[in-house]
Amino acid sequence: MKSKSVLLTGFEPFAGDRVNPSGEVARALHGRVIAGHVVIGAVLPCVFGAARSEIARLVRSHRPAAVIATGLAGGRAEFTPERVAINVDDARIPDHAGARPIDVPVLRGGPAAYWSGLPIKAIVAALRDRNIPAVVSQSAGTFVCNHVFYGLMHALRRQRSIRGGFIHMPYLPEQAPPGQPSLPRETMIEAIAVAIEVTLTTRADRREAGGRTH
Ligand code: PCA
Repeated sequence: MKSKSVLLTGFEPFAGDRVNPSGEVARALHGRVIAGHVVIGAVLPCVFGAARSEIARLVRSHRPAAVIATGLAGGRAEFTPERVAINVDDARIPDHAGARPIDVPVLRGGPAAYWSGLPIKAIVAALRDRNIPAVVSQSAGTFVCNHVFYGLMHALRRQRSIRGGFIHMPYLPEQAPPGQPSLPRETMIEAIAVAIEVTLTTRADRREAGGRTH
């Protein structure tokens, strides 16, 4: 029998950066065992379509108990579990294949949105307990991260036993433009390990306000 696993994806660097904390964390946690599940860490290309097919392929081949996709949201000061994936690609900058879709659906005919399957409030609470800044985000944007998140939730729509969702993270100190918030690499790794553990060990999410009030 295959050992129980959890899939963790990050992204390659984009927008001219030399690093992407999400890809670094996926590499760092690859092979670690959390709550009895081995972490399969993978780095996705920052390419519309290809990134979505790749995460769907990884889910099919590993049959993980849960999937946490992650990406960088430069400028945010907190870890932000995303509440919802929306059915639109609207790119401010080209992806790594040069594509810049504007106002096109991720999947034609798909629902407007999919909710995250992660216990997002419990993740925020567990991170705050460890003094790691976290807040629920109400939008994953409209670039490749939201695209992958939507594609993941679409792929999981008939597999309720596999929990999936998306978490954005801040810049690493070495890539943050002056005055922009960042968090150290070790904090990033700890935070995502905590998010994985909470996902694997929490049945019902907490009911409390987890987002911003504005
Ligand atoms: N962040 C981008 C794409 C890759 C990444 O790490 C986004 O938020 O869409």
